[in-house]
Formats: sequence, structure tokens, C-alpha cells
Amino acid sequence: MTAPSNAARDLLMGDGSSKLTLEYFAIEGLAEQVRIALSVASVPFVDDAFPPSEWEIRKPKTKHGQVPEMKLPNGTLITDSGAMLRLAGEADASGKLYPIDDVLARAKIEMVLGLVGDLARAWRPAIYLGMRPEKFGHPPKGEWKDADDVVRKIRESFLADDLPRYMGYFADMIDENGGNAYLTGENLTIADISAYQQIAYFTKGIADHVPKECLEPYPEVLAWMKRVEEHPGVAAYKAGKAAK
Ligand SMILES: N[C@@H](CCC(=O)N[C@@H](CS)C(=O)NCC(=O)O)C(=O)O
Repeated sequence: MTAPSNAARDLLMGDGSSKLTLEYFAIEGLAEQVRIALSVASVPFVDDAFPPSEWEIRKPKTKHGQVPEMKLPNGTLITDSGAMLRLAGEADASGKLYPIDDVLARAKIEMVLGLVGDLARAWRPAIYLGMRPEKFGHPPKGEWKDADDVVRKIRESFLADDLPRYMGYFADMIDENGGNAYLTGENLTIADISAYQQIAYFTKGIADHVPKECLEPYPEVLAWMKRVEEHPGVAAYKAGKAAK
């Protein structure tokens, strides 16, 4: 039996004369899940990670005034991290990251990606209120005297209500898959990569009022995160990054 053709892999790999380029700020942000998925799928790429100081010059050159942007070897531009994540998953030669021919497996992955989107949406006011208060009807940053107090309250409310609710859903998924595997089954998929990036963020101590220990009440989630980090493809990506 001949191996099934993988159109996504052909598209992302090109003829080998040039590599795909991923343009994003030199932070993890929305592009990190794509970087990890490309690495796990063994798709070589140029990581065009730029400092925030270059944004003013780069922004007008982007299609929608935002990044990430992906340029395929054939010159095609891909916008939106979700589209990039799915393409990277589909390009995985092992067929595990985002199975091309398993409709139910993909539906399960999409359900998790949707839930990751819901978690991100629940967190968004807590982050943007501090960054762009004028968008929420408050005085601009620097002029709004109650900013710290209000941001603290909204983050505490997220930690008290939203985080436990979503961590409960993720813990259930882990249990439903035997407690020792991934979110949708025995294989790591783009759903794990995306959920991992979103959830690990809360353990980094980057956001004021969100303690690094906030996931300690959810040992199943922490154990699953460790399994994601120890997946050979993810571990290789992280080791390569640490060595830079
Ligand atoms: N839906 C887009 C959202 C992209 C997006 O919001 N990018 C932000 C960075 S995370 C950006 O470029 N912000 C800069 C700006 O708006 O000036 C995606 O998922 O790729």
C-alpha cells in the first residue's frame, strides 16, 4: 500500500529550496504553539522573532496589522495562529498531531481548541484592562489612578471562578483518557500543544496577582503538562530554544 499523500506537508516543506518563515514578536505569545507544532511535525522553519522596537516598521507591512504571519515556501501568506496551528498539525508525517483521515479524532481536537479559546476569552479582560484601559471606558494607562486595584480584583475573580472551572474540565478530559495520556487520547495533538501554551502561561509568574503556584490544586493538569513537556518532539524544541 502506498503512503497517503500529505498535501499540507508538501505545502509547508516546498521543494527544499526555501523554508517557511514565521514572523512574530520575540516572545512566546500566540506564535509559540505554532513553533512547537512545526517542530514536532519536523517542518523546518525560519523563526523571524523580532524585538517590539521593530513593530512600528513591520506593522504596516502586515496584512491585518498584526502577527503572527507565516510565509510558505511558495510565497503564500497565512494569517491567524489557528490556521497555522492546523496546517502544522496536518503536515505531521506520523499523522498524529491533527489526523487527516480521522474525522472523530479531529472533532475531539476541535472541541479542545474551542475550550482553550473559551479559557483565553475568560482571561482576556484581566490582561487588556491593564494594557489598554481606554478600550474599556477608563482613563488611559498612567492616568487611571485605580488601575492597580481594579486589575487586581478582576484577576482575583478569574482565579476564584474561571480558572477552577476550566481546570476541572481539563482534568476530566485527562481522566476520561485513562489519566496517563493526552487530552484527546493516547497521542499528543495540536489540542495538547495549544492547551499547554495557554495553561502554562499562568504558572510563569508573568501576570501580576497570578501566583506561579495557582495550578497546584490541579495535580492531574500538572502531570499532563509534564507529559507534554517530556514528549520527544516538544522536549527537543525546548532544548533547542534553551541552547540559543
Ligand atoms: N487572530 C489572530 C490575532 C493576532 C493578534 O492579536 N496579534 C497581536 C499580538 S498577540 C498583535 O499583532 N498585536 C499588535 C497590534 O495589534 O498592534 C491570530 O490568532 O493570529
